[in-house]
Amino acid sequence: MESPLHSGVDPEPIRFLDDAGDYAPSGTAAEFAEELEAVGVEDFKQWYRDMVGTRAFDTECTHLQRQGQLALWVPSVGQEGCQVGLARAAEPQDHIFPAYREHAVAKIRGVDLLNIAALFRGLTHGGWDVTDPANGNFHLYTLVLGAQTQHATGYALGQLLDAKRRAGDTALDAGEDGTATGDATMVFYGDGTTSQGDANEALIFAASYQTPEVFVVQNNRWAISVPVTRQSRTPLYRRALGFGLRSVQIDGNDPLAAYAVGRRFLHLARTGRGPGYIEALTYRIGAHTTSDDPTRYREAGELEMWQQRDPIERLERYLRSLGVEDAFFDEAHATADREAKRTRDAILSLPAPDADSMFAYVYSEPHPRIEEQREWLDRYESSFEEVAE
Ligand SMILES: Cc1ncc(C[n+]2csc(CCOP(=O)(O)OP(=O)(O)O)c2C)c(N)n1
Ligand SMILES: [Mg+2]
Repeated sequence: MESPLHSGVDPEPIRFLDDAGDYAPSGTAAEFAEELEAVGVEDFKQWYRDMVGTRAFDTECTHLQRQGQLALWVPSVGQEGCQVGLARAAEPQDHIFPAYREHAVAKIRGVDLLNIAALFRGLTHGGWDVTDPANGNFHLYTLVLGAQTQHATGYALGQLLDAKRRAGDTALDAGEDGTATGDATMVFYGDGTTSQGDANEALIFAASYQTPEVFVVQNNRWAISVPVTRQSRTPLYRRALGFGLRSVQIDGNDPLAAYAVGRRFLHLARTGRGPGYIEALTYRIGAHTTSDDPTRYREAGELEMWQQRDPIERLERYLRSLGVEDAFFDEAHATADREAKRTRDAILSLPAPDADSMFAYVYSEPHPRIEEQREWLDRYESSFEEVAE
């Protein structure tokens, strides 16, 4: 099968590791290589732990859903490489707006993954660890495709205007003058989401106001059953060039490429050089969600080809080339499995929320329709007591 990574028309995507995991920079990787100079083997080992930890959690959640313990699960298997590289590229002060599949990013930003499992068990309407409202500046999972691009761009505009104000400039006309903000925003979305009006409008605002922002499109080839080739007749990174953003395509299963390009683009954004766009070529190995059966629309050969480019196996090979031995990998997997088991045990023992909480947070003021519904539920629940008597 022809490599999906290279159309023959565009430059090769940026990558440092080849399909097997050997160090072999290609595309314009050399331009970004200095971003990796300060990254040592201990960092790469941490990235490996991030990836296997996320995958073990993800696998456990798929099982939990199949056993009826979660309402739905959205797997990230196969996409851990770009997620870990990009999340590790961000600074603590940066803000990250996810879609709904960014479990590795959540983990790195300090969100207890139990929160994500609880969301899909229907125990919470959203929001992470209440004990840590900052949550590593990791915003809510967003199922309305593209809405987060608007939230992120608005946030980034706020970062820019705050910086201007700090510098004594109160004009609302942001942009073009290179105001350094010191913090940036990164937003994640999928290939299918690039077709949403919201996502395109966000690019216009980002370009007009030169927001300190990095757009990340994880092109996992599919929007449920619609292939990316239907969504766009041109590589997605090229669309962003048309909006006037710096834009590149990376091998999204190479965490080194994701880190190096993410780091550079975030730095440029924070220092007043405007927004960037990264198209990460990756693949959704599993189903879209547990409600989906990808064998209905994907060919087995495509899946197999991408399984051979697994980001975890590639990083393992690279680590071994740096002298890392079996003991480390054994320990990383054992820890990941232990953590996943902890999540399983914990999620099963979390209490069900009070049904009344469904009504409590809809409006800040009392509302007659909500009261009506609350009373209906009370009557409905007490009807069971009558039957029991
Ligand atoms: C506005 C809106 N339209 C449709 C949907 C239904 N929907 C949920 S996920 C999805 C596909 C998204 O594909 P992509 O952006 O490639 O992200 P991926 O799931 O592949 O990560 C669709 C159509 C939705 N959630 N929101
Ligand atoms: Mg997709």
